[in-house]
Amino acid sequence: MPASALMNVMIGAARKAGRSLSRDFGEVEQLQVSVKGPGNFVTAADLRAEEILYRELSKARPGYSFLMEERGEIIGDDQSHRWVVDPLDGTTNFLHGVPMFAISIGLEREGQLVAGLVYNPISDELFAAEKGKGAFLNDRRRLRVAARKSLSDSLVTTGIPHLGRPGHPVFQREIKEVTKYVAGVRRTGSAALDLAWIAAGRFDIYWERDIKPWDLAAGIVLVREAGGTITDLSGGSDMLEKGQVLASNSSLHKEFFPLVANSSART
Ligand code: LIP
Repeated sequence: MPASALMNVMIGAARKAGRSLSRDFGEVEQLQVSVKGPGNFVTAADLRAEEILYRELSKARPGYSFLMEERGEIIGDDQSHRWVVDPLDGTTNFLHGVPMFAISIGLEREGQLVAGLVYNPISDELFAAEKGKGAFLNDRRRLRVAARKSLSDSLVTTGIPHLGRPGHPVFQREIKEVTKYVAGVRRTGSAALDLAWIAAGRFDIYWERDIKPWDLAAGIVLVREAGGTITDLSGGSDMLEKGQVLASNSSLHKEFFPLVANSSART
């Protein structure tokens, strides 16, 4: 399907920022052996990619507002449109030379998510979706969520709280339950890729808590347009506000929800 003018803008910005991240990732791989490590360099790579995305998106759509991981909220002249952007989702992977990270660009119109793009510049996989127009991988393959119906066949992905993050006891209770029922659990380190891979039918179920809007915005559009169900952990659609997510096909969503739902998780 030919990309729309809007999607071409998003793709152009993502590919440009992706080239910058790929170059920097090459350096980071070398820096693994230095004692100081690549920490400051990665922060600079993240900021460089964000600057490119901000510049390219602002040039193509002047006045749109932004919510960005590093710059925060930027109110533009046009408050009916807002880009929600993570220039580097999967920072810890990037820092360790693990090639699993992505640029994530979502667009809200009048508060509704209408377009999403997730791009891994290393694998050169670009997942894109617009409301009502379907979800695609590299402009060629139409994406559909997996059709599996049974928890016992399902491959689940999640985020695990780590040093400096809240939610350890809740996660430990949840994972103890989940592992009794499913075929396997993975942790990629990038929520944007988790959602894109749900849309592509690679993973069956994804849930995570304490997650930021820029990690989720683009992936929400991808999952919806691939025919999936995506909610917060109360079953509503306040994923960005609550920082919680459960995504899968609709029948697995019903099966899995009680294992991680807000009320059960806290009893
Ligand atoms: C990451 C998320 C991931 C989560 C990590 C981190 P970042 O975002 O995508 O799902 O588990 O803790 O928040 O920090 O790489 O942009």
